[in-house]
Amino acid sequence: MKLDIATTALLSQMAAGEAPPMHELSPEEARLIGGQMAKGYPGGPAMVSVKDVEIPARDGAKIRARVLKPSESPRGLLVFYHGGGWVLANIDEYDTLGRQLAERTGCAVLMVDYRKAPEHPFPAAPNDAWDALLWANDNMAALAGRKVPLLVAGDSAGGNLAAVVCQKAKAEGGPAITLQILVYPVTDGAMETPGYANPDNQLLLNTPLMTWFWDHYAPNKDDRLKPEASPLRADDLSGLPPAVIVTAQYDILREEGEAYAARLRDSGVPVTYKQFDRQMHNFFAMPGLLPAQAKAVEYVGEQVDRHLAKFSQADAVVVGAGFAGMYQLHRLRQMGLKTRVIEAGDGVGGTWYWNRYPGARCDIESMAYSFGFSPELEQDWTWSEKYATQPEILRYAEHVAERFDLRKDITFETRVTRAIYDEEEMRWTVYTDKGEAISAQYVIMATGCLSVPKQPDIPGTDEFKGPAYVTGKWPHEGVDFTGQRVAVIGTGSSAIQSIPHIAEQAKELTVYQRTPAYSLPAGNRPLTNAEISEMKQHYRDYREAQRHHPGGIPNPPRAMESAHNVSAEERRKRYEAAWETGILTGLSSAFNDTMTDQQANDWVSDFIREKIHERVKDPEVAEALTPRSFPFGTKRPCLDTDYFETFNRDNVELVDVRKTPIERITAKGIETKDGEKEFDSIVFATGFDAMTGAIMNVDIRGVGGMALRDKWADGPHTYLGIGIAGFPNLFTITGPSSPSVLSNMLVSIEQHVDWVSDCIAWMRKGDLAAIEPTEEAEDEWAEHNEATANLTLFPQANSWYIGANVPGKPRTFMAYVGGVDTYRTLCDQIAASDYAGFRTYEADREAKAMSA
Ligand code: NA7
Repeated sequence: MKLDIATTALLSQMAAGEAPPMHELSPEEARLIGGQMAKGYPGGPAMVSVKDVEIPARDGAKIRARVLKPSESPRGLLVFYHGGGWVLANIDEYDTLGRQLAERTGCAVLMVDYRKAPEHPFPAAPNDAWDALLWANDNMAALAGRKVPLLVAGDSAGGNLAAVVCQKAKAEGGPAITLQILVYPVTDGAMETPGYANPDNQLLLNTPLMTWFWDHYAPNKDDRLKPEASPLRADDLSGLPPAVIVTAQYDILREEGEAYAARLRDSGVPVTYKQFDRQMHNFFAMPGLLPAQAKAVEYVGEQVDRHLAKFSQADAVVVGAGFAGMYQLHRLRQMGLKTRVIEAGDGVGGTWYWNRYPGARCDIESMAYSFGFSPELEQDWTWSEKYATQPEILRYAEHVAERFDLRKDITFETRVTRAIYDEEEMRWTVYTDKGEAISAQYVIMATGCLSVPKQPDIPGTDEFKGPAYVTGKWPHEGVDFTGQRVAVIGTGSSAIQSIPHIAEQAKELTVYQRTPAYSLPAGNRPLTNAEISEMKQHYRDYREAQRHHPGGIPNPPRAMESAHNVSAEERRKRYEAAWETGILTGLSSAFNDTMTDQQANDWVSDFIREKIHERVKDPEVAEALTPRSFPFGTKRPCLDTDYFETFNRDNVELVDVRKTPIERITAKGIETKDGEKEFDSIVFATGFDAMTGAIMNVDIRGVGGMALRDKWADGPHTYLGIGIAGFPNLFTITGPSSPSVLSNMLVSIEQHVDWVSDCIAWMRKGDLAAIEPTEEAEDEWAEHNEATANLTLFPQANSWYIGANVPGKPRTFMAYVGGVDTYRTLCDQIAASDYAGFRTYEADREAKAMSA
């Protein structure tokens, strides 16, 4: 006996009734039988209120529906679509189940009597389902008493409709559904799974009846395979709400539920799946008759409990717990905002958490690359070297987290996947990959400028059988290259820092270079006590100087003189002096026109080229390592410790891929036009999807469901790199078109966080619910940005500043070159003039009541 006793008994009673098979009946006859059956169900729990309503459909018709309220203050609003093959059943027959669900979940349940086929064939049912969902969302305050999480559920054909509306809500950018509960859903109209041929499954629902349903519902066979009828056939299931999927063991639809669960999981959607053993199709909709039905309602209730416990309210969600996210949390908490930080790593530190490659080090002096907001912090932390190593910076980040008790509001090992703005509520719903949905007034993207490693763009990357490492995602336990043949691809900062270390360990190191870099010797060394105490005495003045310096790096001061004003000898003298400082900005600060005048830049570029030739013994290798295709400083220059000297070692070889292009990566190594070279390990130091990558990784939908990915399809468009028109209350810390990577990041981070925090404080004082830039302000900023960049030599280089490193990425200059000082003045003046260029929205009464 495959089914449980109650089901076996029920089937035997039904057989004794000798009713003809359903699929031989007309829809009217079949409906009568279904109605008779439902009369045998118990009445279901009492509700605080039961109200029948009529929902306007798009074609002017009315959709019958019933609101079941289990309490005065339901925890959620669950829109339920009943089963019956889109032909049979109605909300009266499902009344008991609806009440059970309302009672168990604590949610108000909206039972939708969508129109049935064949009178109303496809797409009437999904259209009604969608119209009802929109109506539910619009009327949430009336239905549930306040803004609550929105859930959808359905069984069988209703499970199909629930899945379909979730896909539509994703495509439309809302409403924000927080959970989908699909009970043995129909997900594919092809009817080809093995279950359809299995005699074990030919129970209440059998293959002829399923054919009968589809024939009535979607007589046109092409319609059946559209995602609106077969949600399994949608191209992309990523970003859908977390799902609870229930199936029955002996059900021709079991495999459709399994397949949908598998595809959702593969697309990164959290899925809780449960098969009820010894059960048949429809068991969930037969209350009172089958004990498993009560168990399934209990199971669904547990899932909703779990889900709603995670559904949270916050004033602000900050994405990322690097330096930006940490300081933003600190500021908002000080202001009394309930703030949640969501962080993908299992610790704080952002860039300094992920980039653990050998030799990783900051190239801004440690005392300058640290927080200035707390004089106490600055006094109790002591840096050990001129340039801090990654482990030391990470310890500093951990110290900051400890000192300000930040960890308690950070959720680690969790990624934000979507953020959807609700115009009426003027709030965001932020989804995480752990199935949490957080409602928040503000979303602050503190996701870093260089946090998403560039996708490999070399054919065959997956073929390599040995270990492959990406500098930006280095294993925490470290890598020992001793005795290995190692390849490093790339010669940017990460490669330049790691190559000398790898060369010391490896048996052979081959460096694949596409563009040589300008790199200056760091002259790193331990800090002396005298230097430390001198800085600690004058930190306050130093911070002030940082804030008003174009790059946030006041030492050495920027010369006011043109390189043209002095003799060749004097120029040389100043370049040599700058070179000796070992400071990244030393050479560019030696004259005031290095970045704007071609000749001035040529002089300094030639000086560095000469130095490279002095550092590398083999003139051919030296020439290959010498940058000639772009002006100094227009791609991020590097600081190194023995980088060029490393090429004097016998175990190091340079491959210039412009002359000898990499054709592909093979199972054993790297193939160029000169043949295949075998390696034990490959290191990808190939950079990042800079500035926009991490923001665009989150599916952000603003006003009218507009996707940020669409808005930025031709490149990022922002106001000040802080706000985006159409995306109210969304702020980006060091976002595209702010000075960001052209400055000391810590200085820019603090300036942005302070500005955003002050803006939020101003809004709260003025009782404003939302703020967003105007399109005009965005255009004006873009125009100024571009014009400023065009006054410099920056646009000449194919750099990641303009997205040139990522194939297919639109090219726009993504950092403000006008300087942190000018930028700060602009931001301050905008704030002082009541946030000129922004539009604001007043809080409505309902929103106020909620936060109270
Ligand atoms: P970068 O500076 O973007 O460097 C990446 C390097 O990888 C650069 O030399 C690239 O050459 C090279 N690259 C990228 N793709 C390829 C392919 N397909 N083939 C060969 N070479 C390739 O990233 P980093 O991580 O080094 O530094 C990022 C920043 O972090 C740094 O500027 C500091 O601010 C800190 P390209 O120049 O594109 O020709």
